[in-house]
Amino acid sequence: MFTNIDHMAICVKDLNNSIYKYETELQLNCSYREIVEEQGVEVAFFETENVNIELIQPLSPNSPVYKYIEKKGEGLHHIAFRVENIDEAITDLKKRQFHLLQDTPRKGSHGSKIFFIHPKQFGMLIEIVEKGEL
Ligand code: CMX
Repeated sequence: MFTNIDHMAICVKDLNNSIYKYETELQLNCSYREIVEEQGVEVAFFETENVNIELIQPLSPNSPVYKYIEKKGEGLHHIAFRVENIDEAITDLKKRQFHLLQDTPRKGSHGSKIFFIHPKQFGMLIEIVEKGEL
């Protein structure tokens, strides 16, 4: 079902500052930025040959990412697996008693559709993504 790792996401306090560090120190190129209102975050993407890296900055204390950074600090926030059909993935994982945080897809970046598996199930937050048009 999970055809690929779509991206690995790292939460940061200051997106501009982190983009600068990733570009100058890791020599990665920031190819895309977007505010994802529904998640209360701004994201920036860096493409590598196989897995993209997403930096996420919370836009307000209401964002779940804000709470996470307060508790654990900056660092790996989630891994996102890509699926071909998100509705089928939700139906299948629900049938298999997965602890899903949503039972309908939400809007992600790049016009994608997303939902999450609770971090307690695998010891980390997992996002499931159906690629969008952008
Ligand atoms: N990775 C690992 N563990 C995590 C986690 C993460 N990203 N986020 C939360 N947790 C853990 C917490 O540390 C906590 O564990 P303990 O009870 O052992 O302390 C537990 O999960 C519960 O977390 P909480 O701090 O009490 O917070 P909430 O229950 O209010 O919220 C969660 C947790 C996962 C439901 C919420 O963060 C959420 O809905 N996340 C999904 C949405 C999201 O993160 N969106 C941002 C990214 C969007 C994007 O990339 O587009």
